[in-house]
Amino acid sequence: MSFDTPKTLSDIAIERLAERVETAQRYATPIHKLTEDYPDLTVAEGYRVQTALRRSLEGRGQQVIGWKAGLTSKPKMAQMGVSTPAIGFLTDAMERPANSAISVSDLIHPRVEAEIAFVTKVELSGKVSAADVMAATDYVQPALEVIDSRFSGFKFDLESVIADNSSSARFVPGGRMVRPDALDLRTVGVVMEHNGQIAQIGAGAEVLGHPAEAIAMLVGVLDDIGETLPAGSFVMAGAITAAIPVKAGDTITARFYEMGSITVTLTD
Ligand code: OOG
Ligand code: MG
Repeated sequence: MSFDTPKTLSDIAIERLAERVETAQRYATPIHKLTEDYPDLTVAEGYRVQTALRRSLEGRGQQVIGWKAGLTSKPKMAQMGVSTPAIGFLTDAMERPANSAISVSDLIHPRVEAEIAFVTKVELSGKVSAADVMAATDYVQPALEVIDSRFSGFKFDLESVIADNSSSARFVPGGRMVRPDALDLRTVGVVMEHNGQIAQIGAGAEVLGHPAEAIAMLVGVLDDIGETLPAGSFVMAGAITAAIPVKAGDTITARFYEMGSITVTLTD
């Protein structure tokens, strides 16, 4: 991915788009795809909007505690009709404890996905390999993500979803923290139960062949946008299976092979 394309949208236009996304997030009101007004919106401009959104949320006191890769598995790419991975940022305000109740009243059309998360112990910057990521990882652990596209009908394209911070809404670290070399992350299986019924199954290898590849991709995109991944970051590698649409009253449990399980209950 190269972001050397000339700046076409002014900084003011980028700020306006970020405000549009932030308002949709805050009031849980869907908007139409940004590409409907800006058909020439580029991936680089999508990331400029995401950065403006990040700066605005930081200005409101939120702290960026990590990042996420998205659209990194075939089941997710097929579900969303997008074939290129994307990244997004995670703030403290999005985090919820494992086994807690999560309100859906401030979300538009939430979906839950199971992911493997990495916690880093040294800074990663520039273009890195999966082996570099493994060496920089303190531990890995399961996570659930509650995504919520701000676009009507959960329909978007790559440029719009990047501007919308890759649908980030809530995330739930849980299960067991494991040394990165203690398990073969490709063969870590996950079973997702929706109200007690098995709804999705998959394994770590769905995520770009190995979840560490997704983190390497993410660090490369951070480099493209002029950022690095600080030590101590919490980074999610992307959904292993397709995301499960949920409503108030639902319970999701994700059971990870040898890494424990996480349950969330959705409420009004
Ligand atoms: C985009 C976010 C994708 C993942 O894990 O693949 C994502 C979306 O599907 O709305 O978080
Ligand atoms: Mg995700």
